[in-house]
Amino acid sequence: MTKRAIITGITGQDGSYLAELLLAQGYEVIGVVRRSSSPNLWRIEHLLDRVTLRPADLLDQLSLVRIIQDVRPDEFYNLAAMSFVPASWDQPLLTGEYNAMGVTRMLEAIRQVDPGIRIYQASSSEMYGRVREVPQTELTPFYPRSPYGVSKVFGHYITVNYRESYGMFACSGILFNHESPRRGLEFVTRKVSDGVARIKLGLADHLSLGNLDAHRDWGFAGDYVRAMWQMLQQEQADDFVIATGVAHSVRELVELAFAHVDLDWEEHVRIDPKLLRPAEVDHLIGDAAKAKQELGWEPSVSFQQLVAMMVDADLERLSSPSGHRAATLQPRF
Ligand code: NAP
Ligand code: G4F
Repeated sequence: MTKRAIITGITGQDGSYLAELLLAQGYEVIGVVRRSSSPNLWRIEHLLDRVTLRPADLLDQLSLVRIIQDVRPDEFYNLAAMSFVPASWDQPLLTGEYNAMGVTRMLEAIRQVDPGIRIYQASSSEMYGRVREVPQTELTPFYPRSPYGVSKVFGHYITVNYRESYGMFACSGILFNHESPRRGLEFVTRKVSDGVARIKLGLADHLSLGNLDAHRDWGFAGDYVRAMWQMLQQEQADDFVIATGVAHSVRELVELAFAHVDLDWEEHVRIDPKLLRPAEVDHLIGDAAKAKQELGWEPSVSFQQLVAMMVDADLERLSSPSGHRAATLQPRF
């Protein structure tokens, strides 16, 4: 029998890769989209004839109940969130509505309609914040450093709680940063790859950044969505850290990206104090030993390959005739 999956956040980076993966596995894929006055489907344009899009919103409990009742999925992947950390200081209440209450609405809707549906919740390494242990595992205590991180801790524990209270098959993936050419322009890897490509092509002369000393454990999004799916194929629901186990600084990211196109980063990067955060997460590095052992998961793309992939994709996009319009738009953050 064909399996059916609902993905919230299908228009986002991870949603697009997960939809591709599930379609390749023979799933029927139903994507949740929230209404927007202008289309926001560029990441899934190539999939539109193979996925079904349905309107619903994490803010609207009844819309979630309705879609679950209509679709009756086998699996539900909750990837929707307010996912940009700096925005969570500007809109802490809305961040909580999406990332904390939104997860509870989703869990309640599933419990009400069919508690047998398997659930994936998108938790985050941001929950470790001011880290209590190096590297971070499933057992490392959380110490979030932003309203985003705090909201994700709620989302994580409410998922664990529904599993333990109601016996629901609810997994929480604690994913470290993962990137791709489909990453939003406001996140640092994509901001750098886009900035490097613009400078190389003569469309810009500098790139403004914040804290170059922060370290992240960066992997490729295509590898990370595979782990989401693997979690829901296990006999028991559980939580897993997904990470490469290697950390790099933002400075290393910048050096590598500029060097890839034979440019000296120090001639083009400016530090803008406005881009520093009220509270920073200095150093994240994950230990994915449990996922490797129990899921057989392994990352396949190195940091160096990831940076090259992203810079090359932005060079190609901005060089193409259709990329011309995009080239005239500056990143907003
Ligand atoms: P993303 O590109 O920002 O995508 C977020 C998605 O959520 C978009 O499709 C967005 O829809 C949707 N969304 C936001 N609010 C919604 C609402 N109220 N109702 C319905 N949909 C809503 O994020 P991503 O990088 O793919 O990340 C996916 C998930 O993993 C997020 O929960 C994120 O917090 C988490 N995560 C990401 C990483 C990472 O490194 N990428 C690491 C750990 C955890 P619109 O297109 O309409 O805005
Ligand atoms: O790319 P970032 O904005 O990602 P951040 O804050 O680590 O969050 C991402 O990963 C989380 C997993 O840990 C996800 F849960 C979350 O949804 C999101 O996907 O920033 C990375 C680092 C930070 O330390 C930041 O201060 O880069 C530093 N940075 C330096 N200059 C910058 C900039 N970040 C951004 N966005 N823009 C800059 O100009």
